[in-house]
Amino acid sequence: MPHPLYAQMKQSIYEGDPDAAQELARQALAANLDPLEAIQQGYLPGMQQVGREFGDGQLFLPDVVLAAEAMKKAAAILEPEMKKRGTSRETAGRVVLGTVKGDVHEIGKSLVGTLLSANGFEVHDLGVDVPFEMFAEKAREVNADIVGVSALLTTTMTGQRNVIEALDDLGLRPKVKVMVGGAPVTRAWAEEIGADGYSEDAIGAVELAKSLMAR
Ligand code: B1M
Repeated sequence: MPHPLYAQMKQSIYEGDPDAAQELARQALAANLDPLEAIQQGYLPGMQQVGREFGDGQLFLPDVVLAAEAMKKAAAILEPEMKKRGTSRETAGRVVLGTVKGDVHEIGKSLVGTLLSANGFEVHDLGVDVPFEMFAEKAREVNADIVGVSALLTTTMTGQRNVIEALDDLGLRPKVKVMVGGAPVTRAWAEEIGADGYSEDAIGAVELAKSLMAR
């Protein structure tokens, strides 16, 4: 039986109500709910519904912007707690992470970063709309083990290949591993561009990062 707060969380995203989303996140922590479960079972279904209805033409871009704002407010409350639960472990590896140039979708990428941090990885999050070369330069600067490239648009996922080329140009491959993800990205695409791994979601991204470190 799902916790009753989850339905309200979904609704707060669907209605694009950042105050309600934030307040529900506080209530979830006070009720000792698992913050990741709250994101996945509470807020995410709301975002998925918004995405579907935007795709069908029933909702419009301002609706999506408001939903994203609400999601970010909730995550801002829950993410510190997720990080806290994963602290005091040795560094599992260094990861440079970002959403590729031309693409401003940040929520999934940030969730991946939070879960990697919570699992002991040192994460250098470059943000969104990140130029290809910047991934490579940062990887060299921090001596990264893994570069993670997120893309949410079919038009920007090709940038994941450019990031791999930028790493090649600096002579960082194959030592630096590349993992890719984002809604339009598939395992076949990852293989086609020579990435070392693909994950469908943030939990899978942590498992993937661990397995890349073991290689
Ligand atoms: Co945009 N958008 N958007 N949008 N948006 C999508 C992606 C879309 C599928 C909506 C739709 O049409 N149904 C569609 C893309 C179509 C396509 O190319 N196939 C789309 C479009 C078209 C656009 C614009 C072009 C709209 C316009 O302007 N006409 C525009 C582009 C802007 C740009 O980037 N240049 C645009 C803009 C926006 C907003 C700015 C309004 C907003 C983003 C706000 C923000 O992030 N601050 C937004 C949003 C919110 C969405 C949807 C609704 C939700 C995305 C999201 O945050 N999901 C999205 C529809 C959808 O995905 N259902 C949509 C929640 C998040 C937790 O999931 O990001 O998938 P996700 O991340 C997952 C996995 O993918 C994976 O793990 C995460 C957690 O489980 N993952 C990784 C992600 N990165 C990973 C990296 C990894 C591993 C796993 O390793 C490195």
